[in-house]
Order: sequence, then C-alpha cells, then structure tokens
Amino acid sequence: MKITILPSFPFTRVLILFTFLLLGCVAEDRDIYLVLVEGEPVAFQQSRGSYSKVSEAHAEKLVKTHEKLLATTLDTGSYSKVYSFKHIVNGFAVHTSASQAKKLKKAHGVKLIEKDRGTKLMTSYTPQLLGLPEGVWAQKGGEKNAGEGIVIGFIDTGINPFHPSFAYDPLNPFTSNISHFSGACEGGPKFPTMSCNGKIVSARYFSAGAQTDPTFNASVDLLSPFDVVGHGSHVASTAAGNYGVPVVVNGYNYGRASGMAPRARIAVYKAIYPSLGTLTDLVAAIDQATMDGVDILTLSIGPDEPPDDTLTFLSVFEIFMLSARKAGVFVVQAAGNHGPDQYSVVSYSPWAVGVAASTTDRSYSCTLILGNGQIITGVGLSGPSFVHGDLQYKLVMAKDAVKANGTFPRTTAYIDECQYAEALDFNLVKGSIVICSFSTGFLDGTSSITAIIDTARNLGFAGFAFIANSTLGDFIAEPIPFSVPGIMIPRTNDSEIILKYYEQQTHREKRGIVTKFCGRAAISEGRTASYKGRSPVVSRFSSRGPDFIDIKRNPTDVLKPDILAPGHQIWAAWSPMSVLDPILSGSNFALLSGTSMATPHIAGIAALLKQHYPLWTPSMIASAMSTTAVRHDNQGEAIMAEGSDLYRLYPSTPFDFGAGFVSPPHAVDPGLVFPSEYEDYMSFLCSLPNTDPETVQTATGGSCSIHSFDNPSDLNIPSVTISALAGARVVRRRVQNVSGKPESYLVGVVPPEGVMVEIIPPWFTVSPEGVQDLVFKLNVTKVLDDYSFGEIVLTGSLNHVVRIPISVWPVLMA
Ligand SMILES: *[C@@H]1O[C@H](CO)[C@@H](O)[C@H](O)[C@H]1NC(C)=O
Ligand SMILES: *[C@@H]1O[C@H](CO)[C@@H](O)[C@H](O)[C@H]1NC(C)=O
Ligand SMILES: *[C@@H]1O[C@H](CO)[C@@H](O)[C@H](O)[C@H]1NC(C)=O
Ligand SMILES: *[C@@H]1O[C@H](CO)[C@@H](O)[C@H](O)[C@H]1NC(C)=O
Ligand SMILES: *[C@@H]1O[C@H](CO)[C@@H](O)[C@H](O)[C@H]1NC(C)=O
Ligand SMILES: *[C@@H]1O[C@H](CO)[C@@H](O)[C@H](O)[C@H]1NC(C)=O
Ligand SMILES: CC(=O)N[C@H]1CO[C@H](CO)[C@@H](O)[C@@H]1O
Repeated sequence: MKITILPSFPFTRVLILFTFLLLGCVAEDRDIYLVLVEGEPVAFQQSRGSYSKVSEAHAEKLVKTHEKLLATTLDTGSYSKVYSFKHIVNGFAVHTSASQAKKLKKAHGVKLIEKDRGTKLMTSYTPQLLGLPEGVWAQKGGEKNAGEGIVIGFIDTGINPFHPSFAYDPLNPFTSNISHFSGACEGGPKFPTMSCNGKIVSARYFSAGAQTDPTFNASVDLLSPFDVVGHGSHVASTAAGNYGVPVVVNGYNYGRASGMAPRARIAVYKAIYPSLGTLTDLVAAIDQATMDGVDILTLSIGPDEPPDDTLTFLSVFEIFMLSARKAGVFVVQAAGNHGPDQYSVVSYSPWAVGVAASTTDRSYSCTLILGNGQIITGVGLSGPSFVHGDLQYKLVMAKDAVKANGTFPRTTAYIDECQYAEALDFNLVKGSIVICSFSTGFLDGTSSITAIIDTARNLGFAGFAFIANSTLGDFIAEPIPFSVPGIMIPRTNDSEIILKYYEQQTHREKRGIVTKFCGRAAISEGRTASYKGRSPVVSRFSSRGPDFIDIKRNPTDVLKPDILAPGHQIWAAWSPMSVLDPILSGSNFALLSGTSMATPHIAGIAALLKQHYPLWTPSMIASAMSTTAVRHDNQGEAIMAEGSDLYRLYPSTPFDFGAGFVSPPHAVDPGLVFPSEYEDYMSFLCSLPNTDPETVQTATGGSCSIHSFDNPSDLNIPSVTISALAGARVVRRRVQNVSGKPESYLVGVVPPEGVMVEIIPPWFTVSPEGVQDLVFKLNVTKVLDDYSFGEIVLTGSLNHVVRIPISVWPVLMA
C-alpha cells in the first residue's frame, strides 16, 4: 500500500497564513446566540418560589452540561458563555461567531439556536375612566386593599425606588403574606438594598447580554436595578403604584396618580439599558421571574420585529413566555407601536396577552392669542405668559432676530428652530413671544424641544410658539410639560394664520430686515384638563393585526392584539435622571403614550382578578377580560381608530382592538370563561399547517403524539379567527361556569359577511360545576377579498353577557 503524504511545509505555511488572516484582518464578528438544549429545566421538577437542595443540584448539573457542550463543540477561545438558563427552559446564551454557531446547531442535544435580535422599549386619571373605584376596588375593601397578596413582575428599565408611588407606608402595612414568592434585592449604584422596602419586594438586573456589546457604557448603563430612563418606573406605577400620589411637575399639580392595583407588590427585573437591550437579558429575566414566583409578568419591552428564520410562535422569546405560562404566570406584553399598518403586531402567541393602546377622554389644550383677537389652539402643558396682567407681548420670529454681523457655526435651520441661543439678539427676544419654526433639524431628529426651552430660558423669552412649516407639512405633537410658557402649533393651516398676522404687523426695509415689530401675542394656561373627548379611540401608533406566523407575514388563526387599554397620554411615575428624554429630566412624573403604557393597565387589572379568584389560571383571567370588553365608545358608537390621515377617525375591527376595551367591573363577573392550558397550546402548535410536529417538539420539548386538534382555530380562546376559510369548517370551544350558580345561556350570532355560522347547541344550562362544549359550524356563502367580522354573544339568564369576536376571510375552495 502506498500512502501519499502531502508536502508538509507549504501546507503549514498556508495554514499559518490563513490563521493570520482570520485573526488579523477578517476576524468574524461575534453575536449572542440563544441555544435551547435537551433535558428538563428545574421548574418543572420542583414548584416555583422554592429552591430546594435537589433543584440546586439539578441546576448545577445543567450548567455543567452547557459548559461541556460548548467546550467539546466550539474552538477554545472562540466563545464566551453569557448565561445558563435552567429554571423554566434548559439552554444557554453564548457570545460567538456565526461559523461557531453553525457548529453548535449541528451538535448533539441542541434543539434550537437563534441569534439575539435585541429589544426595544415599546395616569393619574385612568382608574376613574375604567370604573375601578366604585367597581372592582369597592368589592375588596377599596383602594386600600386592591391587589393585596399579588406580585407583579416588571421586565423593563428598572425602577426609581425613591418615588412616592413606590413608598412603603408603615402606618398602612400589607395584610397579606406573599409566601409564594421569593426574590432578592441586588444593590448597586443608586440602589441601596433597603430600596426593597416591602412595596418593592425584589429587584434584580440582567446585563450579561448587554455587556457583550461595546456600546454598553457602565457610567450611564448602571449595573443596578435603578431606572435612569423612567420607562420602567412609569410602567410599574401604572400597574401597581400607590394610591393617590400627587402629580406635581414644574410646581403645578396635575391631579393624583394611582396604579390599577395600588396594593400589589412590585418585583423589578431590569433587562434593558439606555444604550441597548438584548433578547438574552430579557429571557434571562423571564426565567428568573418565573422561578421567583411572580403572579403576573409585564413586558413593555421586547423584540421589535418578527424572527427571520423561525415561526413567530416558536422563537426563543415565545418559548420562554410559554414556559412562564406553563408555570402559571399571567404574561402580558405590548402589541407594539407600528400602527396604523396592518400586520404590524409584535405580540403573536395565544399564551401571552397582547395589549393595544387607546386614547382617553382627557385632553389638554393651550392657545396662542394674537393681538387682533384671533385664537389659535395648540399643544403643550404650559403656564400662561401673562403673569402680571400684561396680556400682549411683542411677537418676534427667530429668523428676524438673528444677531447682526455674527458668524455662526450652525446653519440657519437651527437658528430658525431656536436651537441656538448665541445666534439671537437678546434685546429683541427678551420679553417677547418668539416664533420658532419647524425645519430640517426636527425632520432629521437633530433638533429638540429641550433646546428651544433652554434658549427661551437663557434669553428670557416671554414664551415660544413652535410652529409647523407649510413646506414640510403638519407634525405630530404630544403634550409635554414646559418649564417656560410655550405652545406647539402642529398644523400648517394654523401656522399660516400666525405668519400672515406677523407679516402684516412687521415693518421691513428693502433688504427684508425688520425695522419695527408691531405684532402682539400671549400664551394661555395650558395645564387644565378637559374630559369631553370621544373615547376610547384606538391610537394611531398601536400595532394592528392580523396575527401572522412568519416574517413573510402569512396570517394565522389567532386574534392579535387581544385587548385594548388606555395608552395615550398617561401620567405616571418617572425617574428625574431621564437620560433618554432630556426634556423630562428633573421631573418626577411624565405624560407618555405607547402600547408600553397600555400593557401595565392590563397587568394591574389581572392582579385584581387574581386577588378575587386565586385559583384562576392565566387563561381564565385573560378570558374574563376579553369576553366582557366593550366595543362601543363613550358616545355609544362603535369604537373608532386613528389612522394614516391625522384628522380623520376610521371604523375599527378586532385587528385594531382585539376583543374590545377592557372593562374591570364586568371582568370580575364574567359568568363563563374559555380556559386553555399548556397541553392545549401544544395541540395548537402541533396543528399548525405551516409546520411539522418535529419542529414543534424540538422547540418546545413537548410531544405532538397525544395532541389532536383538527385546526389551530380549535384552541379554546375567546375569539374565532380563520385566515382562509375555504368551504366549511367546524370550530370547537368549551366554556366553564365561574359564577357559582346554575345559569341558562342563549346563543346569538352576528355572522361575518360572506359566512354562515351555526352554533350547537343554540341554548344550554350550565350547572355550578359545569362545563359546556360548543360547536360553531362556519360555511362560506360568498368569497371576499378581505377579512370580514362578526361576533358570537352568549346571553345568560343571570344577565351575564359573554361576547367573542369572529374574524374570517372567506376564500375560494382550493
Ligand atoms: C401565608 O399564607 C399562607 C396561605 O394563605 C399560609 O399557609 C401561611 O401560613 C402564611 N404564612 C405566614 C408566615 O403568615
Ligand atoms: C459613557 O457615558 C458617559 C456619560 O454619558 C460619557 O461621558 C462617556 O463619554 C461615555 N463613554 C463612551 C465610551 O461612550
Ligand atoms: C454690521 O456691519 C455693517 C457694515 O459692515 C455696519 O455698518 C454695521 O454697523 C454693523 N452692525 C453691527 C451691529 O455691528
Ligand atoms: C420651511 O422650510 C423650508 C425648507 O426647510 C425653508 O426653506 C423655509 O424657510 C421654512 N419656512 C419657515 C417659515 O420657516
Ligand atoms: C386646520 O385644519 C384642521 C384639520 O383639517 C381643522 O380642524 C382646523 O380647524 C383648521 N384650522 C383652521 C384655522 O382652519
Ligand atoms: C356549505 O354551504 C354550501 C352551499 O353554500 C352547501 O352546499 C354545503 O353543504 C355547506 N356545507 C356544510 C358543511 O354545511
Ligand atoms: C364557581 C363555581 O361553582 N365553579 C365551578 C364550575 O365548574 C367547575 C367544574 O368545571 C368547578 O370546579 C367549579 O367549582
């Protein structure tokens, strides 16, 4: 036998050269990969909230297997492990290159691997709006008891523990124990361990993922649960802030703030930082919160786009939420802020409640009064400019007040926008109402209202009017507390009136230089609220359904969003550092909008329901909120939605508001609920047409063999959604009594256009111990080119009304 040995020298040289290239020039970028592996995690062997010797040993064993798997699969020095997940999911996060990740994917025991996608951040008055004080609170001893014994976990930017919304009142101690919960208080910068004061029962932070990124900056991205942003404090106080805390900003009292469940306890899981957020830290927080024993988990943060190579339901993030749900946690997440486009939700799975945002009937308006008596309405939480009875100030446009003969490093756009105090003539602008105009700096995001306010304060403006520019169009303005008198005029038609008046009153010489300013104006009080608006209206930014299964946005048979809650202009606690919003720095409260603000409303209401019915599962709580949600507004008309045209309202559908606007007084007594548990979610996943059982089994660790739904639309949720109904389909549901009394129900249906719906049985009596199976037979009567909507209404003899929305797209038979 002849063995040919390749010449060794050139081979080695090539190898060395190649290695050198790899290290020196084309070193691969590293990312974090989330990896799920075979084997049971700790939580499903032991009960939550307790960590026995046995589970500790099991956890240690899992960590060792993770390390061994990495060491035997990947090249030494090519990776670092970021976390081991061992509580509710068995897996780890590893910081490594794409080529190493490819090796991992093929390794024995690896079920799923996914690259980290990053995460984004997505009320003084809302308790009254939702009817809580006289409704749910009253039944449980009022606000002094609302939410007692319930622990809400918040995965967010942390918390400001010095805020009165989170103070512990020793004169009003908690009456319930929370022995089902065991947390920890991780101290650090600005967060002494005594911050866990009894109201805040636990505070942890997760940073290993974020710290792999060079943009992480420990001087602003504090390694402690302290909230330097404000978002986490806002969210936590909306759900569980103390009752009746005065909202004082810039010395003005806007009313009192209160959480939905003011006596619920708060567990903080900081997992997003001012510089960045990773999915890795987020899932590590879900893992820990579930193990700690939170009752409710609030996610006003999350990945901002669908996963690109797995089904939406089967990404690592959804699997962690499913595991939390399996462990009994009510998981609530923001639907997203990508509205009003369709298919824009970032909440996909039926095991987490996705919350859409609406307006409230409260509005603030302030006005600019011109010297000729014309009154222009604008936006801004501003005090009046007329403090001393002096109603009229000189009106000066910034571009007409530029210092003569100056040379300025910045372009005229910034000067017109009042961004740059050095460029303005102090003698002209002091004591004047100065017109600052929207220009290219605001368009590209390099200018700010904060800079206008700084300029106004430094130069002693009587006030500023920040007006739209006809060339650039209207802008969207949200009220912000101004520390100096000011008004935003976001509509070009209004700003044209101001400019017309200004030009009429302003004398110019030939070259256009102003010789005399004769225009006069004043700014009125803008901080008083009026409560007359149509409400709720689905907010423009609120993400819309239909729900979809992959990045191509193939629709699926689940309704998203699930429910609508207030999320527009919500007053709640803030963190004065406010590192991402300089305009709010120094404030203890902020008025914010987003599905981030709607989410904690649902979390707090879920806490109230859990307090009433400690044995209810998360799906029963979610069902109670959905079937009792209202679909009309305070004018008695169908809920409307904001849309692409800023000044129009559009008719809305369940893809905008889910089941409707949450109604706690009804949710606490729903009559019937539609329960579904972990096994049902497995059946749902196994019945998806777009996947195969092996993929589902791999991702979840469960089995498809015992699961037998005909269609995903058989999942027992309080809605019926069919993305392509070709011919006939039978949909099954099971309702469970929760009223404790026998009750007869009559079944009614408003069929969607193009669909016939028959329900069997048409009426039934459910005993106090009873469950009732329902069969809905749907059949296409007319093919349409879009979804159509209807509803099923079960009307009980004891006045319970149980409604579920139907959304169906009738298509041609294949
Ligand atoms: C806490 O409450 C549980 C159930 O309500 C009870 O079994 C337990 O003894 C209580 N623990 C303490 C320390 O009061
Ligand atoms: C970190 O943040 C501080 C405070 O904002 C800043 O002064 C510093 O330049 C930042 N460091 C880096 C490397 O960006
Ligand atoms: C600006 O320059 C012009 C001509 O160069 C001069 O006449 C005028 O006095 C200067 N104005 C000021 C305020 O310095
Ligand atoms: C409006 O914007 C355009 C383009 O940026 C600019 O040329 C114009 O001067 C602006 N108008 C006003 C009134 O500021
Ligand atoms: C400007 O346009 C809006 C929306 O069309 C309208 O509501 C408002 O009254 C208009 N303002 C004036 C002064 O015409
Ligand atoms: C559905 O409707 C069609 C006619 O519209 C009818 O022929 C068919 O039998 C129906 N199918 C079922 C299952 O009811
Ligand atoms: C409140 C009440 O009576 N609930 C009963 C309803 O029926 C279930 C069985 O499906 C019983 O377990 C509940 O006690």
